[in-house]
Amino acid sequence: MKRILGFFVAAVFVIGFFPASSLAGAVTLSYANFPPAPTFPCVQMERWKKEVEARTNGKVVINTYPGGTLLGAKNMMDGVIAGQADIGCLCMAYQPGRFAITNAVSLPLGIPNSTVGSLVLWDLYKKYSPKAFSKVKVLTMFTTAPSNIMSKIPIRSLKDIKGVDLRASGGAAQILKAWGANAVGMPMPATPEALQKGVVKGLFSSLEVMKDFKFAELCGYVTMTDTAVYPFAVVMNMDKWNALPRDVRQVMEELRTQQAAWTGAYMDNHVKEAIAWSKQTHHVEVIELSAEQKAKWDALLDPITAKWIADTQAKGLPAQAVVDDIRAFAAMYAGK
Ligand code: 3IO
Repeated sequence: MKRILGFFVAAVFVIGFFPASSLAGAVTLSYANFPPAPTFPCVQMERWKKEVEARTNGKVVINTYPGGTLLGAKNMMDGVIAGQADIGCLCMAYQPGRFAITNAVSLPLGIPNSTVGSLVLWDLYKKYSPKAFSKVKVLTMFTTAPSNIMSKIPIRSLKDIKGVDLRASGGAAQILKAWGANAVGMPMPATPEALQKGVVKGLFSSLEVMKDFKFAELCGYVTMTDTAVYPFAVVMNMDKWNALPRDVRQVMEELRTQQAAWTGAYMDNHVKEAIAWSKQTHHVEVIELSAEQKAKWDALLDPITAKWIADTQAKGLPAQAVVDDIRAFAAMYAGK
C-alpha cells in the first residue's frame, strides 16, 4: 500500500512539474488572426491547424486566436516578430508601403479569382523574397476574390459614385479614387460599425463579406467591377520556426502552396454562395455596368499601373518585372 502511495505521489510530482506538452513531446504554438471566427482568414486558419495537427500525428498543438484577441489588423507583423504570437495572419493592404512588391497583386491587372490570385501571389513571393518578410518564416499567402462595390445606395454610373464615402484599403482604395469615390481607409473589422454609424455608405472588397459580416442587411446594392484582390500572408516568428523539429518543418513547408490553393478554392466557392444568399435572404440587387459605363470605368484605371511602376522603380525595386510577372503568372494559372 505504502509503495503504491509513494508511486502516486511521485507521479503527481512529475506531472505537475513538467507541462503536459513536454511530457507528450508536443509543441504548442499560438496563431493570431484579426477578423471574427466565421470569416475566411479564420476558416483557412482552422483548416491549416487541423492539417498540421493531423500530419504531425499530434506532435504539434495549435491554439488559434480569432477576432483580434491576441493581435490586431495593424500590429500583426510586428507582434509576430516580437513573439507576442508564434504565428499571425495579416492583410498586406493595411500597410501598403511596407509590402510594396506583394501589394502589386492589387493593381488592375485582371486577376480573375481567388484561386489564381493566391497562386500568383505565392509565386511572386517565392521569386522576389521581399525584404519585408526577412525577419519571419512565411507559411503561406493568398488573396481574396476580386473586389466589388457593396453600398446602401445604387451605383450604376460614374455620376452615382462621385464623392461617395466607401471603405477600402491599399490598392483597392487607389482604384476607388480613380472612379471618383471618396476612399475611406480602415481594416475590415472596423467596417460594420462605420456602416452602421453612417461614416461610410458602403465598402469595396470581395463579396463573401456580404454573408460573413452580414453586410447584406445594410447594403442593398452590389455593383460588379471584379477588380482589386486583397493580399494576405501567414507568418511565423523566426526563432520559433528554427526551434521546430525537422519533420514538423517539413510538414509546414509542404503545406505552403497547398494552403494557398485550398484558400483560393474555398473563397471562390464561398463568394458564389454569399451572393446567392444575399439575393435570396435580403433581396440585394446585383448591378452589372452597361458596356458603355464599363469602358469608361476601365479607362480610368489605365494610369494606375504606370504610376505604380514609376513610383516603385524610384524606390529601387524591379517594378516593371513584377507587373510583367503578375500578368504572366495570372495568364498561366487562368489557363490562357
Ligand atoms: C477581408 C478581411 C477580413 C475578413 C474578411 C475579408 N474579406 C475580404 C477581406 C479583405 C480585406 O482585408 C479588406 O479590408 O477588404
